[in-house]
Formats: sequence, C-alpha cells, structure tokens
Amino acid sequence: MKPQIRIINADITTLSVEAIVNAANPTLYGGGGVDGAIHDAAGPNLLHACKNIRKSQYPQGLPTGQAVITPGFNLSAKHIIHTVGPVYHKDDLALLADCYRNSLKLAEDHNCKSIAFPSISTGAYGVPITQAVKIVKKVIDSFESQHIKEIILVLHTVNDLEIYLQTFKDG
Ligand code: AR6
Repeated sequence: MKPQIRIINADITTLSVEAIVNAANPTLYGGGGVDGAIHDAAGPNLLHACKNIRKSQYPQGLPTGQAVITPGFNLSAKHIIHTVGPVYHKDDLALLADCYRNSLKLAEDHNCKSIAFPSISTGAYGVPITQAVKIVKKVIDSFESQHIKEIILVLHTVNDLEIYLQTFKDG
C-alpha cells in the first residue's frame, strides 16, 4: 500500500509516532542539530545503546547511508532510527536516498505504522534543501509499504517547510 505523507513544521523530538529518524554522524555518539536534540530528549540511555551498537556491529562507525535502530527511551516515539547522511561536496548524494530507503526498511522490519524524518544532511552536512527534497520525493514516491501507514516529513523552519510543500505539490 501507499502510506499517507504529512509535511509539517515541528521539533521532531515532540512527536508521538512509532519511529523517528535521527540525522546522526558515524560515531553515533550524538552531536549538534537534530542529533543533539534527540539525545537530549531521549536521555543518557540512548548513548549507552549507541555505544553497544558501535561495539557489537560497527566498531569503525556507521557507514554513510546505513541505518540502525534503538529504543526511544524518554521520547514518546517507540524507536529511534539512526542514519548518516552524505556530506555535501564530499560524499555521493545518492547515499541520501539510501538513508531514507534503509530507514523505511528498518521501520517496516519493526512493524512501525508511523515514521517521522527530519531533513537529513541539509544542516551541518550542507546539502541544499532544494536538492535534498527531490531525492526524498523520489524515494517516497516509489515506496510500497507493508506496515507503515504514515510518513511524516518534519521541517524545522517555515522556509524549509515551504520548499518541501512546493516540491511535493509540483509532483
Ligand atoms: N526537529 C526537526 N528538525 C530539526 C531539529 C529538530 N529538533 N533540529 C534541527 N533540525 P542537522 P545533518 C533540522 O545539522 O545536516 C549533527 O551534529 C535542521 O534545521 O541536524 O544531517 C550530527 O551529529 C536541518 O534542516 O543534520 C552530524 O555530525 C536538519 O534538521 C551532523 O550534524 C538537519 O540538520 C549531521 O548533519
């Protein structure tokens, strides 16, 4: 089935959804931006969970485009899916599509009915949001879900929200 798409202006840490996605870095140890906000809101058990994932699965760090899942701890969200977006002018932007696809797959594997994404790579990693949104739209347009009924695209500024709304409206 095709999930419903919602595009909203919000702080992703406040959403009551089954999974939120974190725009992490390969260390999985937190950082600034949405990553910092998620670690602050989820509490210190998130860092412990991330350290365990590093030790058991990714001692060299999570590769760009891949995704891993932890509990949501103090968040309303049940799960947090951590993915590492590409850095503009350094990494292949096709890896941004992998972030969204791999996050959706993990959410499906955990029977999530709803998932919220921030605008991955468009803050500290420097990808222009006008380029990123086209990649996001392409992934979502071709996505067929088993369990996910709703995908929420969360923009932190009204300006970013307008770019997303325009791109999704233009088809
Ligand atoms: N809710 C929703 N979106 C947010 C929030 C929030 N609470 N806070 C920021 N954003 P960024 P990146 C938006 O820099 O570009 C971190 O230090 C923000 O406005 O968080 O993938 C990591 O540890 C922007 O549109 O992620 C990495 O080192 C978007 O989230 C690095 O930054 C993404 O900006 C990752 O950089």
